[in-house]
Amino acid sequence: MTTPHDGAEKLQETATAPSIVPPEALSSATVLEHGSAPRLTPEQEVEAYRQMLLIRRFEEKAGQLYGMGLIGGFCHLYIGQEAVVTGMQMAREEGDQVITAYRDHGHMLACGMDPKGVMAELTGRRHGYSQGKGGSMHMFSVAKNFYGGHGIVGAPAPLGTGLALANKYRGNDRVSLTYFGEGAANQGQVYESFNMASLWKLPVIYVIENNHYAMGTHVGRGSALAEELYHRGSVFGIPGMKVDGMDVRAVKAAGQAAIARVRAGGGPMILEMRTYRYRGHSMSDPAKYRTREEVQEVRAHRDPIELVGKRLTEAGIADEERLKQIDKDIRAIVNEAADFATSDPEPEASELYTDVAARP
Ligand SMILES: Cc1ncc(C[n+]2csc(CCOP(=O)(O)OP(=O)(O)O)c2C)c(N)n1
Ligand SMILES: [Mg+2]
Repeated sequence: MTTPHDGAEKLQETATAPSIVPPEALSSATVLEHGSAPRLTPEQEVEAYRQMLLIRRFEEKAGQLYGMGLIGGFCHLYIGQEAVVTGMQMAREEGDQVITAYRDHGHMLACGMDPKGVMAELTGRRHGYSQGKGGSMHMFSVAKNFYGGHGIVGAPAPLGTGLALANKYRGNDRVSLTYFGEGAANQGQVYESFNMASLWKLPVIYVIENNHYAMGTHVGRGSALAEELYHRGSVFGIPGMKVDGMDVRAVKAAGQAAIARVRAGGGPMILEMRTYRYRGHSMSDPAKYRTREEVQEVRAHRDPIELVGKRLTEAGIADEERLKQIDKDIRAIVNEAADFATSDPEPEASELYTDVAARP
């Protein structure tokens, strides 16, 4: 039986346990060890801090606008998980594609999509990324290599595998970074994708964002061998790595190792990112399936932004003043996005008939 505290405890375990997965714990899976992750340069550390803070402040603002009735439909916030997409973006190269599920605003911002366009889509306005017709779960930017934004749990797995198949077919050296949750990792379509990706040695990295909950279900209650999701590809010969997803440095190191292997033709890989979501599943979830203390525990001891802030100040790279200034700059960007998203007009009624079917 799991208790509501399991999430935080398990996360704590991951943090203190050696980050190297013992090879004897696996059967056919190869393990890439990353040990203690190498330091980031001062510039990289500051950039990671800035990027994660942009996601955090954007999501807080989206939550506020939702509360004010300015955002309709579904809205799933990424607060707490910022280090995952930020570290992976630091590891990827230009042209590598990103695809994810509905908890997607952080991925869009990390891909370099315009905060104004993302926020305006949330409020259903004309200059949103889908002209105000898609909302939170349905945005796309080929220019920024972001392939959605998908409301169907598990859907990114076959779609991201398809992106990898297209890359292989075209003979380019791009890698598909395919994100989904630990709940989604139990779906059949994920294993059909694993099979094909392994058979055809496709350039895809499956990033399992294990935030410990699938709606109200703790991973320990819904997944067999919940401590070893990185092992889920072993019967297909897909190697996996378990990564501290609250540390951007560990994420980047694991991402770099995986991307190098995949880009060199080594076939697919799985990265299990051990992370945590602070807010409810969506805006309508009061999260009564866990205690406040559980969330507080992670916030206080494992917060990905605080961790980098602490490293920056302790290393003398930035003082409190500098961090405050970064926050001020980020808040200005987010406020500008919110102003735009609440003053941009709604789409014309005639827009109802456009973008419904592809033109021949
Ligand atoms: C095929 C399908 N089944 C069920 C749902 C309803 N649903 C939406 S999110 C979710 C939980 C998924 O959890 P996880 O994969 O861990 O991702 P997280 O929300 O934690 O990011 C469920 C069951 C859905 N959208 N699609
Ligand atoms: Mg989850």
